[in-house]
Amino acid sequence: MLALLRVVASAALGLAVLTAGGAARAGSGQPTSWQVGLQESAAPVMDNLAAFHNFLLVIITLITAFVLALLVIVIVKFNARANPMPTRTTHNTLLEVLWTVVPVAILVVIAVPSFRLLFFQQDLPPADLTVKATGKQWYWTYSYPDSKFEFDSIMLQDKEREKLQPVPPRLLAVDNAMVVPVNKVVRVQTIGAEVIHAFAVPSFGIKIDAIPGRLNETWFKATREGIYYGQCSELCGKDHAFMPIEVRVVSEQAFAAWLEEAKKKFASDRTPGPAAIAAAGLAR
Ligand SMILES: [Cu+2]
Repeated sequence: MLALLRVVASAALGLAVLTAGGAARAGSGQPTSWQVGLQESAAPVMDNLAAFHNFLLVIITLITAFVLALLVIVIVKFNARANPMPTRTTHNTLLEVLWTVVPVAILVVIAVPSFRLLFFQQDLPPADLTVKATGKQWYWTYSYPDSKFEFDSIMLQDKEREKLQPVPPRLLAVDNAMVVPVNKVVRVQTIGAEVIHAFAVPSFGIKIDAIPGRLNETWFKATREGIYYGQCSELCGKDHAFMPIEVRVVSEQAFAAWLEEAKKKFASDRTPGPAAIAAAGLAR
């Protein structure tokens, strides 16, 4: 039994190392080829989500290995050939208490960190910046209510992407990215303009529905500068796959400079973009 436990423990450890290694190999802010595990984290919520995920992986591996070991024992030791005269034993109080109490204990061990993480996600800390993301068919509009401007964020087509250096990733890059400062708490408000969308950025560990007539809220604090991609994660219509999210996390000075420029660029320019006009045409 001791040898079996040792095998199970080393298998669980091996799996945990493999996933942790996979997470480390994954590119920053976007999915990578042959990625194993979650996208690399760039926010406290995602750090916690990844840790919880790895913790659950160890538990589920141990349980699966234990059940498999029991099955193998039964198959080998108690088949008709090896054990022609089966015992007529039916009850064992100790075993019955154990197989009720142990699973409950495992669930409690899982529930405690799970609820702690849920409260951490749901309890919005005081925000340094608010950005409202409106899901539209099929692009996002970002509003910066404190600075009173908003703009549309539309996916780059292949021809537009190829002109840029370095070439941004396909189906993820947009013309106007959402820009936020590093190490600041960003409150994200989401709403849907006509149908339900969902605002999701894996590296920040956020995924929240954008529902017409209802303002949802979540938050993130990006701890590293960089470009982070996400996608609409609620089937919202024919171009659901083509309304990506691009978040640029920049230094505080760079953000201040961008904010000044964006105020001028987007303030007067509230005429709808071509996609908006096309969408309105379809709606009518
Ligand atoms: Cu959508």
